Amino acid sequence: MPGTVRAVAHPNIALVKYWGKRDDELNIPATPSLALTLGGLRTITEIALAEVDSVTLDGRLVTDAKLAAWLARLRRNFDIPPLAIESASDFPSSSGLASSASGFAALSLAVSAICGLEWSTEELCEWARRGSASAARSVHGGFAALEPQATTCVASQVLPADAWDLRVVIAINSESRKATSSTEGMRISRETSHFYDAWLGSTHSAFYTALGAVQGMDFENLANIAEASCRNLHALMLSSNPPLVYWNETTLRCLDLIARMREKGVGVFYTVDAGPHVKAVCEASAAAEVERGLARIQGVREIRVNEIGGAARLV
Ligand code: 2P0
Repeated sequence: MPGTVRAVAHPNIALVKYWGKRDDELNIPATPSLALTLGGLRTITEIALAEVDSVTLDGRLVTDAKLAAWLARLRRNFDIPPLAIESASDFPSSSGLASSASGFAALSLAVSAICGLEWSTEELCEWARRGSASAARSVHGGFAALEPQATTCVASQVLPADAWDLRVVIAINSESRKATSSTEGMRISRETSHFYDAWLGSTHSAFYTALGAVQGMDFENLANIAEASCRNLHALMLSSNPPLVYWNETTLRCLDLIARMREKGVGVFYTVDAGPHVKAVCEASAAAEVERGLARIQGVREIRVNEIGGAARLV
């Protein structure tokens, strides 16, 4: 076994969203999702063999309940020695930028390497998903799908990173951490929203239409489905009790700008996750114009322009 390993993974954003679980214990989503990988953001996770377990996230020694539960489950299946885990992201955590996706993808790869588990891609996805469902998509990179099946949930690559020259311009609108975690928010929506069954019913056809649009690199069709999935997700969140309000006033200003650009024929569409930041997916030729427009919006603190990222890897 090596003494130290290091893995890097990128977060991903869903164009057809996942929100709600079929199985809480195995962390199996209730619906399929389709995402693209953000090449400009990364999480690096370094693991060393140690005398006792420790977890350092973004430079701070922490007790992370989700990570501890993941390690405990892993130890029921494999002989895992004490590990010193250090993980750092070059973007804000717990704010809707999918740090748990890149985090658990990098962690799974690093654990497999340092413990000599030699996990296949399928096993990496399985363990990454048990940490955070969206993390299975970050194992693959490019465009990735996550499809629940009877007793598992399979992640697969739909298009590699270099197949379609798109950009994702992210307008970072806040430095706050989200008030309600995604896991907790999903539980609240499932238990309280009258829209939850309608959400489940709408997601399958959106997923298969989006899959076709990505495979055919049909930007306009993908734009329509992705924006609708985003609005449906946030309608579901708002109809939950207590309501889940992840947007702020800057989110709305950004969405309005992107809608006006799209009306003028610019190849761009929006998506928003469990946080206020707006992700503008655009054709590479439109990225500079989209970036300039979003940078002028009141309340936008920082812009990050992303190419589509690759798979999780050891470095
Ligand atoms: C997604 N999100 O499909 C959706 C859209 C946020 C909004 O997956 O409970 O961190 O750890 O499986 O994967 C965020 O949820 O949640 C998420 P868990 P995860 O990207």
